[in-house]
Amino acid sequence: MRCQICRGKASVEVRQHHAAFCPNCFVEYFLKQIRRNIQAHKMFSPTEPLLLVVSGGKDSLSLWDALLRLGYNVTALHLDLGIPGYSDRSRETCKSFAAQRGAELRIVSVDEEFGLSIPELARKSRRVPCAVCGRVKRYLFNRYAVEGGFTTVVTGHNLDDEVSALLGNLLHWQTGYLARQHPHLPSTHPKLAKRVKPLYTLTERECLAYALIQRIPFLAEECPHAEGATTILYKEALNHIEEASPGTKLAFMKGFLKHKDLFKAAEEEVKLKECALCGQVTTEDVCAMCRLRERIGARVKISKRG
Ligand code: Q46
Ligand code: ZN
Repeated sequence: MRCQICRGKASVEVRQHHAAFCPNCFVEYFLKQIRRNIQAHKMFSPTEPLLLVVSGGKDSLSLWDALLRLGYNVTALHLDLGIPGYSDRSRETCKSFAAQRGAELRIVSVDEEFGLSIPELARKSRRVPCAVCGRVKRYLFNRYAVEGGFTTVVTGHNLDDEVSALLGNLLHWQTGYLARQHPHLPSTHPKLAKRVKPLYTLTERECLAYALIQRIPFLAEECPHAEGATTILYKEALNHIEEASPGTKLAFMKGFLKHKDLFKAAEEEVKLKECALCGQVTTEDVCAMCRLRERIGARVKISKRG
């Protein structure tokens, strides 16, 4: 197998593009894809202050590495979820990457914010950890971005994450979610940062190859609560299809974006306001996070009022 750019010995096969690269040309290809996604969807400009959410896994750390190499103005944010063992290892992995690259990392602890960790919040609210975790993440990422003067929240969702969410939304005809699924969700309120996903065309395998080539010290372990999640089932199903027909995932994603207007009618006209308790953006008088906090008696730090 020869590299399609330099004709040297190829070591990474990218089946979705019927291509193969040597390590150096693969890095160039990976960075080019990211730059192209950022420009095609007008995600952000080269100087905008970006807040990149990092978990310590291969996707977010590869994206961090790539954005630094491409010269973007990026600060990383790690949320310590308080999940025994896993959260310590995640935090330390992010810290060692930041130290290795001399990059800026901020760490926020769910326990310090609410007085309870994710497992405790879940137990007290009688919800599954992922449901509580998703809500807490959206709330804290946005609040941290707005208060810190960041225009954009950047996440490391890759093509596999995006197509598995798409399949789940289609299987259950979640038309409201389908209307909102996009690699660039613009800000619709001064207290709402825009959200972007520059890796949305790159597979999990490509992110892994990039992380290995760049010697990124990522955490290979998954969150213990991810086990058995339906998204894993959807990813496995899509992997079977991709194996038999390479390029299906990318075509599925791109086709959806092309036909997205089909779901426009399901896009609800929501009027955003500020939560009466914490000042964060919400559709209700009191935001979902404050309602949860009140119900279970957790603490919340009151944000700076703008
Ligand atoms: S939602 Fe659930 Fe993840 Fe939170 S509790 Fe772990 S698996 S980290 S992406
Ligand atoms: Zn609130």
